[in-house]
Amino acid sequence: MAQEKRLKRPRAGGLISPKRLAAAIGVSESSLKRWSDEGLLQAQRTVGGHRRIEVAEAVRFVRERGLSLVRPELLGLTAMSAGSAATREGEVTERLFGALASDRAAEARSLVVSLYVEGATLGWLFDGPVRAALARVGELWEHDEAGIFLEHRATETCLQALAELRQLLPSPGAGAPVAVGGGGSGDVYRVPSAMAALVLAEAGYEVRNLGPDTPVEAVLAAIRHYHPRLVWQSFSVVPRSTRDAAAGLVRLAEAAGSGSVVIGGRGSHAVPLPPRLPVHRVDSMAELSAFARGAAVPAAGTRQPAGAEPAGAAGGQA
Ligand code: B12
Repeated sequence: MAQEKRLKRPRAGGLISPKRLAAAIGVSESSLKRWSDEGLLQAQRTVGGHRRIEVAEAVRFVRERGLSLVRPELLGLTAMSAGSAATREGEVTERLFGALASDRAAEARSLVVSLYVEGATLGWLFDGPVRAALARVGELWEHDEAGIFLEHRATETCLQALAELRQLLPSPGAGAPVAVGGGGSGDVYRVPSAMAALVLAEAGYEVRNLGPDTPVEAVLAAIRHYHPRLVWQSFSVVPRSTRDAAAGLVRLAEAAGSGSVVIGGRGSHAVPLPPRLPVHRVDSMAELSAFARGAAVPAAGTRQPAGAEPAGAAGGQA
């Protein structure tokens, strides 16, 4: 125990020993080595023949087997127990909102990371507690003249939490499909595209988030550079000209060739979908995740049923 405490925190995305992972989840080192021998947990070997496990692989293992992290700091995580009672969406939202509104950034980040490590899907986290807690922060704006300041601060904290989550996702494999995207021109909102990037990274894509307020020309340049399989556009506000926005989607879809363009966000319903082009409107991060994993894709202009079963192949081609 005392010896473990002297160990340096691993870099997020770094490698850890079986001994450290065993201590983090409260099992014996021999159990852990057995799981590794049985192929349940991927480990690599050092030059000296010692096993080392990627933090992202450790997180996958903990999530899939429903284990608890008794000492998350050994994995370099600041996770705290989300608690079984808090698995209900309302309570999680309440806790997250409290932390965001009261400048308890570390607590907010820890809560989001804990929920993910303990098995929550990114779709549930983002469409549920994170979206709802931010919406409640937005309601303060009506009552509190400092609301805009609070919104900026809460946005920053959420982006930090998302960056921590990013470190826990496995790296895309060689030859992974690429996804590029960002907020539409004039759209200042940063969190939705950061969420989309994470959801797509979790689905196995190599992701390039161009950020908010990205002109169509910039997305076109990215398409020419990366030849992405998926291009996303987030419209949190109704674009000043929905005709221009629709014309932009046509250009993106034509440039993307066999790739798909996916739009979403609170303002996206005002943007007409170009007919006969692979441009799809998707309403939530959970649906984006299903789409990206190859779920049945709705015909342009129709709604995809929530919870559609992924067909298996990565990509989201119609
Ligand atoms: C943070 C925030 C800001 C920050 C943004 C900081 C930043 N750079 O990101 C700042 C302070 C800049 C800001 C400014 C303003 N804001 Co503001 N803001 C918010 C707040 C609190 C959170 C927004 C957010 O990030 N939500 C989190 C995202 C993830 O949730 P979401 O947008 O619902 O997205 C979900 C889905 O739509 C979908 N989705 C979204 N994008 C995509 C993309 C794809 C591809 C897919 C598949 C899905 C998808 O998935 C998401 C998760 O479920 C909202 C409150 C709210 N209800 O959202 C107000 C809110 C949006 N703002 C509002 C207002 C009025 C403003 C201002 C006009 C205020 C002012 N007078 O200046 C300005 C306008 C700015 C502008 N130029 O457009 C109002 C809008 C009211 C309305 N009906 O339009 C809201 C609702 C607050 C309120 N209750 O009044 N804001």
